[in-house]
Amino acid sequence: RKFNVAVAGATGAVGTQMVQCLEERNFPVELLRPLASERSLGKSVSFHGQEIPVEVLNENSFVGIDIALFSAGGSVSLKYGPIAAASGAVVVDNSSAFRMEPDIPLVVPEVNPDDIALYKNRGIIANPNCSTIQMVVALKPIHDAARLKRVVVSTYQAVSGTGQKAVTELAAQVRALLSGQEAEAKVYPYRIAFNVFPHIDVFLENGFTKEEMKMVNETKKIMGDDSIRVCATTARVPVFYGHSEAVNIETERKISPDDVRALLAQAPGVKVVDDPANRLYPMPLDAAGQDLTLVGRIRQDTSVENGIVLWIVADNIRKGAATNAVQIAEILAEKYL
Ligand code: A2P
Ligand code: 11C
Repeated sequence: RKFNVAVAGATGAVGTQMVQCLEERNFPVELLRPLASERSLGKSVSFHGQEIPVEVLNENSFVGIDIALFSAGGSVSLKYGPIAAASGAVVVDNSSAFRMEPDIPLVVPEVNPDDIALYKNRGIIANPNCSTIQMVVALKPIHDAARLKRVVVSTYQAVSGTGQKAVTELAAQVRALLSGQEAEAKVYPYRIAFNVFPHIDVFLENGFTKEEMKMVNETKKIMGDDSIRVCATTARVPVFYGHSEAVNIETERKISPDDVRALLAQAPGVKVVDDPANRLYPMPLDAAGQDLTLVGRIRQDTSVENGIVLWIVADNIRKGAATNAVQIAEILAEKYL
């Protein structure tokens, strides 16, 4: 059977990739309906060699739709997600709007695919934050083998996480600065070209940013284990595609770096890139444009009893967003619809 699929936010950084993933992975699409705002009237998206006109998102956009992929921001999801679900579509929502709702599943197919069944509660499945997705893909096999007690993570996140406008801004700033002109910052509070800031999303009362607390709370929910303690520092770096993460973990049972390497070599969605002698380690340059989570620099953290350190890199727009959403849609299509 083939499915009618809507993509809300089809002209954005993630939405464009969602359409591309549906094509690359040969998802059984009967009809594709790309949706965006009035700003995109007259644009089209290319799908299997066809140009499909973008439609302006409205309350009737989901009539006859089986699966609706959303990546048009939280307020669009809050308003139109329930409307799409009421029209009979199953919504896979990439925003943070519904992630922590107890009756809405938050899914990474390599980690908790069975939670997809909970879509029946409200017709909505939440796609996690990009930084969380790549971390749990790498940590789940270690959790199963040795039980994670504590995770301390620092991220180095690409500008594409903010959206297409931030990709354009970084390129423009680099061009301006190298031509001896002033760089204009509109999307971010500061210049991102040749800079780094420890500030992603808004600051909360506890001193952490919302991005940091997403990593804390989403990790527990996806792993189905509230006892895992997580502490995150998230930073924006002048990279276009691919988030990097330095992750220190403490486990209940001792596990050696070799055992971690062996576990991860077998793990779904993971590629071990860990040969420092030959200068092989994960980098955004290699992670971008593909779907695996790259893990390397696996070593013992001797500052604690049972500690391991890892370096994890993935394409934040693909596995961190679009690919994960399409993988969820694939399971829905095969098992549930
Ligand atoms: P548009 O291109 O018409 O503004 P990004 O994450 O790269 O910034 O992309 C955001 C996506 O969400 C774009 O496709 C954008 O469409 C879409 N979008 C933003 N606001 C709305 C809205 N109010 N209604 C429909 N689509 C929206
Ligand atoms: C970033 N992680 O890199 C963010 C983008 O909760 O889906 C995704 C925000 C989210 O800026």
